Amino acid sequence: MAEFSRKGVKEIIFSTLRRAVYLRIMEQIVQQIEQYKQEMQAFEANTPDLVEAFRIKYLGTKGLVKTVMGEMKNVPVDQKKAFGQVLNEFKEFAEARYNVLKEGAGEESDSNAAAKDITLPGDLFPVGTRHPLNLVRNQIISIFRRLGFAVAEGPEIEDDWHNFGAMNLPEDHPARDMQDTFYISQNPDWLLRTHTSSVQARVMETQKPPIRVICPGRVYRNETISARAHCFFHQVEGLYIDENVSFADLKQTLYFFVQEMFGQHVKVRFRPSYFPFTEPSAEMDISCQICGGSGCNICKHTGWVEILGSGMVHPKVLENFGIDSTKYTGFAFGMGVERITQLKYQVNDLRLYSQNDVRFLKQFTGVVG
Ligand code: 2U9
Repeated sequence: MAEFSRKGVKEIIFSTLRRAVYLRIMEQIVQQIEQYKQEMQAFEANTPDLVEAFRIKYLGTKGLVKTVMGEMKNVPVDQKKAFGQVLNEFKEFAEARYNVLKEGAGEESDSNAAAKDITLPGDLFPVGTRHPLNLVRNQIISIFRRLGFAVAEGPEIEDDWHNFGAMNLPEDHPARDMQDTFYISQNPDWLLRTHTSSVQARVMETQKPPIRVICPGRVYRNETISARAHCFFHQVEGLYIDENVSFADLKQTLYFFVQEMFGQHVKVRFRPSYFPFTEPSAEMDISCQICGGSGCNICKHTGWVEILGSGMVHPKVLENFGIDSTKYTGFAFGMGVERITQLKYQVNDLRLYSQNDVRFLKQFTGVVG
């Protein structure tokens, strides 16, 4: 019992001593705070760098305000309120001084600005250039817009129906082959679209004739990358469905397009072709814009270069979307944007389009589109 009470007395003495020592420490901290305040008041900052130095020294994450605040955990419970007030005032003082310095430095730099010669030319703001494929895509869109075509876009990951089935591509069509199409492994019905016809399919699903749309976008095919082939490229496909749409309309529309794109003197020719989604089908050539038709490497010495495929929409494709093929007819076409760009700007390696070499891209500075 005697032992216990001795222990108790010791404890009381120690805690009284600890408290006395800590109250002394607090007094020192309060004195220190007063000193910091005087320092802050005397701190001059006429440049943003000095203002920042002030912020870091007093208000930064390792600054003096934070350090002093850290003492709060050692303060005896009955002193916490009073000491907390002292610390808060210290913090507010530092923040107020910081704001004053910040404003002062701003005024200072403004007055410096006033001394500057404002008649000097401004600093050049570097503006990039549009990618050639975007330039040409925009040019194509703008030409067809003038003919009343709306622009439609759709998903790059498609299902088999919108990409192949609706387009009248039979189950055994080579394009459906694993070697030609990228399938999505999670779902055998999903694939990366191989043409933007899937977008027209979605338009036909949701709209009734008359339909007049162009569908620009990126498409994917499982090709080994080389100067002449790539695993993705860009298309613009078009579709016009209404009563009495004829092959003559197709020819005139596409003729107008190439004249606008390549110039009034361009010659065109249509060659019969085959696509499962159009009947009859035709490919369109233009007179070679490089040699003027006399023969060169680009046109393989024929004087002609192929630029697009086209045809009258197959009645089965119309019926797939509940469009009466005895009442309505339509034409469709598809072109590769890379091909048009190659002919317009003599780009002879497809890989240049995706290498992002600024020496290539800079050559299109100032082209409007
Ligand atoms: C619907 C019906 C028919 C779109 C067409 C072509 C012909 C064609 C190629 C040109 C070069 C693709 O980029 S390329 O490799 N395209 O030859 N595309 S007709 O026919 C359609 C589209 C949608 C509903």
